[in-house]
Amino acid sequence: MLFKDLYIGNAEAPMDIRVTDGKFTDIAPNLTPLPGEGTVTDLAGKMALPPFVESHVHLDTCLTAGRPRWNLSGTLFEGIQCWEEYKPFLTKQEVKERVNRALRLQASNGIQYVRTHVDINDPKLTALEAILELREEVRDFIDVQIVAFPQYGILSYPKGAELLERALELGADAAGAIPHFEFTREYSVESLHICFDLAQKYNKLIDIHCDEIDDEASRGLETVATLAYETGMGDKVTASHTTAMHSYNNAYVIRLMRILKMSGINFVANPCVNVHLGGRADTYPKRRSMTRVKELTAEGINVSFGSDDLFDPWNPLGNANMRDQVFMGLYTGHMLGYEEIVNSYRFVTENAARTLHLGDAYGIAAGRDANFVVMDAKNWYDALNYNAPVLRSYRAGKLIASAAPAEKQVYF
Ligand code: 17E
Ligand code: FE2
Repeated sequence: MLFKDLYIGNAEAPMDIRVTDGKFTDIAPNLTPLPGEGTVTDLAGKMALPPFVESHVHLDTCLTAGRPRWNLSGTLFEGIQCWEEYKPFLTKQEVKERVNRALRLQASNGIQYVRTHVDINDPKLTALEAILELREEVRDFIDVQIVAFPQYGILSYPKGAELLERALELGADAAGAIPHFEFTREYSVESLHICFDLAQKYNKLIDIHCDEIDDEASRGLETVATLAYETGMGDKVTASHTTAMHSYNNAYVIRLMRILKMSGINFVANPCVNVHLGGRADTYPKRRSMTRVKELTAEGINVSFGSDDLFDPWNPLGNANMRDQVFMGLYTGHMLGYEEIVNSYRFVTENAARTLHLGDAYGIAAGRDANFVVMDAKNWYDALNYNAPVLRSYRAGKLIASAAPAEKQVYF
């Protein structure tokens, strides 16, 4: 199978791509079809990328906005309360039906890898069981990675540590924690120790909802980075949100940056939701509450962008298109320099793949699984600017999603 005339990432010259038995076998200019090659697809100078990676989303809560009521204050805390009121409606079947719809929405936008947080502060672990089953059912089309997420805390919720451990035993891929939501600073620190101990015991990754609050005194991050460094877990650890870092004083950030770099941890910002939920305790000026993406990136620290929410109590909008997160992230982070724009697809492709530890399973290179998307644009600058659809999404060389070009007419 041969795909002709594609610009891969920011490449300056077009390439042809040969796929054999679901793997990339040749990537070179002007490949000629082999005898019995099968289909030859001319992609006419469009841009190809490895599939989009959603590195932070709560699929258990997706598509529930307005049920049983809307989050009118727009705060994280009212969102948590709305979710609490939805929980009695959860059944395995109900969760699977919603998450299946969300996964297809994601696939339609070229997403093939998803890290989802699943609330495990539920004695029955209903949503976790549902999403563990779905993870296997959709494996051929989309990779789902599950973080066991204790929404109310590990120590501030009855049997929180036991539930976290059970979730890891049942097959969650990563351990979570929520230090800024624990009752006390002592619980906050201790909860992180429990999270790291359990992740090591079960050989799992870690992804922590870390300092998602406009409180400059919320300093879970320094403990996360120090534990990642001292345990050697390093880049298996991710700090999500870290919105308090927006409000830290610069002198503290300079000190903090050293251990952040030494630790090798990943960061995930969720630009749309961080801006939407953030600054809610402010009058004016209102903080943007996105972590320091520009500065972390400049220090060589891995940062990706996630959606966090898809039409749920924390975001009444959401279409599962990673482009929107890049767009918002660049504006909010003062990152609209030319180089920043053309490289910004990395926040939702290769950087996110690093966070998920996809390794050699990911990327357009000979020998790897032939997973890639084709944008309806010749480069990322245009794709971003014109919100170009993903024309085709291929998985092991098989077309799993497609869209028509977005054509517009003007009559003057
Ligand atoms: N729960 C939480 O603590 N923070 C979030 N951003 C979401 C759920 C979506
Ligand atoms: Fe989140």
